[in-house]
Amino acid sequence: MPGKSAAKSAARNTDSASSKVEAVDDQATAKAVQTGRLVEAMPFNPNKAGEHGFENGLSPEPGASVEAESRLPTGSTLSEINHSEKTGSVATEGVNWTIESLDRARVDSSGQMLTTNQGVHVADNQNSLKYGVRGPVLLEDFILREKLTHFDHERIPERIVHARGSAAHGYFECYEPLTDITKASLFKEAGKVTPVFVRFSTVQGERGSKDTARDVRGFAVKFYTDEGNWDLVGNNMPVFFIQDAMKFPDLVHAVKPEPHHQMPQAASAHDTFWDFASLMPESTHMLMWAMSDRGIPRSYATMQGFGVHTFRMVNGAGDSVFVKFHWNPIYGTHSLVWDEAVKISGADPDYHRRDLWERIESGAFPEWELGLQVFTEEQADEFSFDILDATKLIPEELVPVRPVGRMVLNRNPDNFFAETEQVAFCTAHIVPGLDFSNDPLLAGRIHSYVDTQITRLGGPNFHEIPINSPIAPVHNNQRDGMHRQAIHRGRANYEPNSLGGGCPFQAGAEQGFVSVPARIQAKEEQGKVRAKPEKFADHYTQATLFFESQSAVEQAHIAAAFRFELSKVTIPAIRARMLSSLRNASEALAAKVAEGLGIATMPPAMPRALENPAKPEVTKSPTLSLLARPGDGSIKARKVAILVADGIDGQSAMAIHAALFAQGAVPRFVAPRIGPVWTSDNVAIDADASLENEPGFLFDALVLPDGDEGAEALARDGHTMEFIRDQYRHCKAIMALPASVNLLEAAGVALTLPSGEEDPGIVAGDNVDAFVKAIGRHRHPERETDPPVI
Ligand code: HDE
Repeated sequence: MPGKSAAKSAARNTDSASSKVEAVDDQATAKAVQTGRLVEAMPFNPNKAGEHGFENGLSPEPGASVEAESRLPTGSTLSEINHSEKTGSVATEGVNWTIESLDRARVDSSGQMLTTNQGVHVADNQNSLKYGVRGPVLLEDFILREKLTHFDHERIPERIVHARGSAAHGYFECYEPLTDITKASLFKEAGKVTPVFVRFSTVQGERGSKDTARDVRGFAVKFYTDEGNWDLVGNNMPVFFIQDAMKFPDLVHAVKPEPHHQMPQAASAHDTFWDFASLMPESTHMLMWAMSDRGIPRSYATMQGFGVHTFRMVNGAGDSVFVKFHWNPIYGTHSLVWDEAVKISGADPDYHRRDLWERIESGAFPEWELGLQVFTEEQADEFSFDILDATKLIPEELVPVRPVGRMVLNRNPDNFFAETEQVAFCTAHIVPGLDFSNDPLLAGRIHSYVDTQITRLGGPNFHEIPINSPIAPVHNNQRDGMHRQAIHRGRANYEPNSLGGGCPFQAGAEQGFVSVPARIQAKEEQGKVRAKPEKFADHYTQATLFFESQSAVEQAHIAAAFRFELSKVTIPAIRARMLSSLRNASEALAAKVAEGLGIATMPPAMPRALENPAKPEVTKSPTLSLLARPGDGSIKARKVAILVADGIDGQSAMAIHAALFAQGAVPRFVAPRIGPVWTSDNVAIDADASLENEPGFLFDALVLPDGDEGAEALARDGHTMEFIRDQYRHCKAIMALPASVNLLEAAGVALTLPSGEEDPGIVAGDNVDAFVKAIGRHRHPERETDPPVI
């Protein structure tokens, strides 16, 4: 019948149609008819009126959508019913498979043959294709060319800052519902678990630089919440060098290796950094932190983390409070000492990476508690400082830190590049229930992180890289771009649409992200302006607060760090300028630094931008000292060297090894060379480290063995003396079993402190409990002198 065939052929056209569509007995006409009805069901855009006006803007309505009568009209093609091993079946309704767990991307080659990237088995992976065995290599060798071409492109641009880093998977567990202050789903109920991926980093150095540089550490957490990804991209210090994103490129240019000769690597101790810093007095507070022991953490697991900026939390009713984020390590806050950090950087540049990896492999999972400082806009108005100023912290005495959950890192990545290198943290990744403050530094970051990934990861689809994809469903009208993976079904890639039944439609205020309106009262001076609020001009009060809140040892370390850094400056005027600025923070500190630099005449104090800053609420904040968080006193994951050599007493060495291991420490037998040593009763102890390949400063504590012959053998090796001296100088716990007390003497180590009292870090004898306690204290700074006597 001609009518039927006309309808059928009309329905197959992709370029024009008659005004009448008729369903006859086939799919194409059914699709045409149903598409018509779907479109008719939306005669106008019902959301249009709601797009206008302030009140509507505060609570947008969900978008209009229409349910299609079958899947026909929303499909891209009728031929989707034809399956193959490659095409698979029709897209599952409402599902985006690109967000499935990382299992979708995991590869295990056990028992498999080698193939090309096209899946062709490679017969010979040893030889390129040649014309005769001594003849030229042929251009035709697609296997060789594929292999080399891939290799040639294996590097991507490293991060501009924070290039050097290490990461791990884990989870965040909420202690109690926080629904009174936030509707963020991860804080909805007690025990709620959210997967996380956390990357720690240094800032200044290149990808292959040392871990133990004096530097700020990045502490970036990606929460894969069920309402989208939230990235809390923080540092191990709660403040920052600058107040406005406009200055960030200047700061980074100044601290990175100098542009003419690319030196020094991963160090701030050079002219350009201190030239910049001494001209930017707002950096003084952060300099105090960076020059303190926080700049050289013992491990990632023993440092705090901070969100730095003030953020907002918003509850279901739309009420918002301000919040600061704190990560507190359950293993306590522990740092290195400078001499140790310098030596470690030579012997093991991967010190922190190794530590993180080994802790997780051995089950001593790093763990932190998340704490919030919550405060209102009204409280903030009363503070002596501005909460939008990232160079200021909020003393815990003023706003206490409320623990709200814990984070455990319990799984190492399978592949460094795919996960740690390709992870893209962005401050713009935020979820309903959280919001930004007007911190001008944060504003720049909201732009910068997404922007940088486009270059680093090669295009706008970096969210599809498995480590970056959320576990929450992703549906929008973004298409195309480099390396696109999602294959979208249907032709409606815009909104509003009626051809896709209006889908995906906007979520509306109830379920979608809505910015806090944060009304600002109209004022004369609130036009467009490039300026900072007045309180930002107080550059020194909190620098003083930090310094005054440190223990005497920590203060001494700060002074020594300034001394070291400024001694590396080649221009005396820069040194003098920094000193003149430091005088405003602490005369005592400035005097100590000047003395260390051989500067007899103090420069005048730098003129202040604000002569009479507001009186601070507190002048001491004990929680700013590392000593405020000694941890649980356990010795888990602490590395202990047990020196062994032929002729030592094996039983006591093995008993101590067993006792330390039982407490979660990592004891290792270290001998003049690796392999077996024979104890006095002729038993072999296998040394897995040597005095040469694992020098003393890589360990947290030292055991010197019993047995005269063994002690004498150790005494004959100069490395032993260095080993002991480093352990002593770095204030670590040392246990000397009876026959080895002589070794201590030979190394020049005193059993008593300079004060004449007993040194609590030296256990002469076999009291293992006392030794464990001494290791648990981490360090025994009572014995420290400047300069060191040993
Ligand atoms: Fe970053 N920062 N930053 N930063 N930052 C980057 O993003 C930037 C700032 C921080 O492990 C970059 O992916 C600007 C403060 C961490 O992958 C880049 C400003 C804080 C990481 C960038 C700041 C941070 C970065 C480089 C001033 C502490 C590593 C590569 C407005 C709260 C994340 C990248 C990871 C990385 C820009 C200041 C922390 C270029 C413009 C303040 C932990 O986008």
